[in-house]
Amino acid sequence: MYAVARLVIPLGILLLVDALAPPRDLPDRRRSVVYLEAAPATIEGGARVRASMDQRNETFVPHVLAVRSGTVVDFPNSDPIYHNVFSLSRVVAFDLGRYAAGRSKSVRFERPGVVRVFCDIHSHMSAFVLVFGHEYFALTAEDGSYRLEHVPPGTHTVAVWNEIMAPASRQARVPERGGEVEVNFVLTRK
Ligand SMILES: [Cu+2]
Repeated sequence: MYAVARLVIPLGILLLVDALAPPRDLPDRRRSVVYLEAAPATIEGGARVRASMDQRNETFVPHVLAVRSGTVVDFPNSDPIYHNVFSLSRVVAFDLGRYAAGRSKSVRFERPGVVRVFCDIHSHMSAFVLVFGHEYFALTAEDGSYRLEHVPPGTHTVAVWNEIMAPASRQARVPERGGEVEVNFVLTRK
């Protein structure tokens, strides 16, 4: 049993935002995270226990990472210069210190929430790690589409997070027999 849905974002707005960003620092703000607002915790510890956020060309790659709580995220430095990854988030605060090219440090994300990540050396570097206490979340593809699988039957609140767009949510009903349910969103600027 699963649900499928599509996310639609007005392209004009996003192109405008991209055009305003400096060329070197081009975080992909089109990426949104779609998730169930309330869902039972599933597989213990989550299926994916390790993820990675690279530091490349003075940019965090990917710009947005969505993980299950308990996931360890590696922060490898792929640049020939030093970086210093840190967060002041109330969900999890950390400071990995300065480390050189080819080295990596990691953080375990236990508590659900939105964690903003920065570099202490390069103020233009920032990223987000979204931590969920369940399995029902997905990062949107470049075309804005997403797919949440194995969603239990019943009525769910499907919510969208995007860095620059206002949060949105909709009710979706997955029938007892399962099947595909399409849930579309049109996001507006915050
Ligand atoms: Cu840096």
